[in-house]
Amino acid sequence: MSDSQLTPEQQDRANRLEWFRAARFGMFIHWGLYSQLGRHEWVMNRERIPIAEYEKLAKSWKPKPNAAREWAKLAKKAGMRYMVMTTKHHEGFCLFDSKLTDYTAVKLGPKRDLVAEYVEAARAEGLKVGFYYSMMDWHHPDGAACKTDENARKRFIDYIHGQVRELCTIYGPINIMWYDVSWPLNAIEWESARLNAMVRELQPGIIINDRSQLPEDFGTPEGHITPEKDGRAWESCMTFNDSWGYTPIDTNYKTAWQVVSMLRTVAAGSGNLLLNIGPTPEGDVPPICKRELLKVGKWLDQNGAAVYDATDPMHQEWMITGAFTRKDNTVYYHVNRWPGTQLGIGGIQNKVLSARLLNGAKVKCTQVEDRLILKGLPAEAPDKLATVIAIEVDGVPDQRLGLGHVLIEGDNWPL
Ligand code: H79
Repeated sequence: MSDSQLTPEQQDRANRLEWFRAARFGMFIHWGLYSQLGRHEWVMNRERIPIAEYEKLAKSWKPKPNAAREWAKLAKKAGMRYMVMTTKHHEGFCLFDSKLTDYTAVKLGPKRDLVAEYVEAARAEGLKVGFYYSMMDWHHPDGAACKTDENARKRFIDYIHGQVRELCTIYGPINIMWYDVSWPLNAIEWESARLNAMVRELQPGIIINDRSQLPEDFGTPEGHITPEKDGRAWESCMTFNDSWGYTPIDTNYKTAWQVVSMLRTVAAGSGNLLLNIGPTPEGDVPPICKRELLKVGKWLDQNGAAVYDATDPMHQEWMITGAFTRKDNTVYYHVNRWPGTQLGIGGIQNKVLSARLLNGAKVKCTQVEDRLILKGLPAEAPDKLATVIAIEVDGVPDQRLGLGHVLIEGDNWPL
């Protein structure tokens, strides 16, 4: 559908999503009382820690002032363009200045509005600001009773809607409302349509995710990279290690090489990557995350053209040496396993007009039917994270390979 055929409602959505579709890369931050225990943000539930015992963590939490400034600076250097922070996770503890509960960072241990610090830090780096807010609440007395007791539901709806109102009122313009787990109610019981109408009234430009059980503006595949259908906006949220909250016993960190590969994959599907860090209780970024993110940032400084703006759809095939992103009639082949001086790519259906290293020299190539060979390349990978080769072709880029490959004339191998 061309822009001129959009309904006013679709046009509004397209307008407010414009920055998001171009952003590509954001930082997710999970920070809460669980960070002190260091055993995943679900620790309260997984270890059956009683509320009264867990509450003690609210008194002992003493994060350093303005930790968020370091996160925002790192996000900027990593090539990220927005941030989303937990304002309240399932544990129920509010990092913001809620007047609807005493269980907040302002009233207890930190004695500060951690969300205010975060918002200021993100804005100072020119990053868009997102609020993660868990609808499920393990601390609120009506958090489970709301399912079976109508009075409890009404109280809980007042609380949750009231807190979302606070988030949309206290901190100035907010760019993303990122709801999470909506157990145990459904969209009708949550009164999600009314909730989101309120959010849009208070924050006219905001985009809202799909986790209040209404589709709203964008999809949120979690832990995998799967594009939404029909051109709908989407964002994959991924962990750096295997949990979202700070978990020092978990040492399985993704490398810059993997992050660059994820960025290529989301770009090819016209989506975003929201990559999580779990700061320490003090607010420090785990050193491995910092190290790898800085590598990613350097790579994006050099190769951003192949990621931020190269989101045109293209049919492509699996290759061991790399994969494509595309912008108009230029394809970017991200070579993350460098084969040496010669690189073969099968199945390109277009005539190749030119090829060059994105950051360097022209590359010679020969093309015989659907076999393209790039020649005279450096023996060693110019960039071990991924070396991008920009290939300009005639027409709309397309790569197709059948399973069959006629090796011997007359061979009747199927396909
Ligand atoms: O905030 C992060 C997760 O805590 C939250 N969403 C992301 C962004 C999330 N809550 N629930 N889920 C995701 C899905 C439920 C996963 C579960 Fe499990 C599997 C709950 C129990 C088993 C993962 C593993 C969480 C605890 C153990």
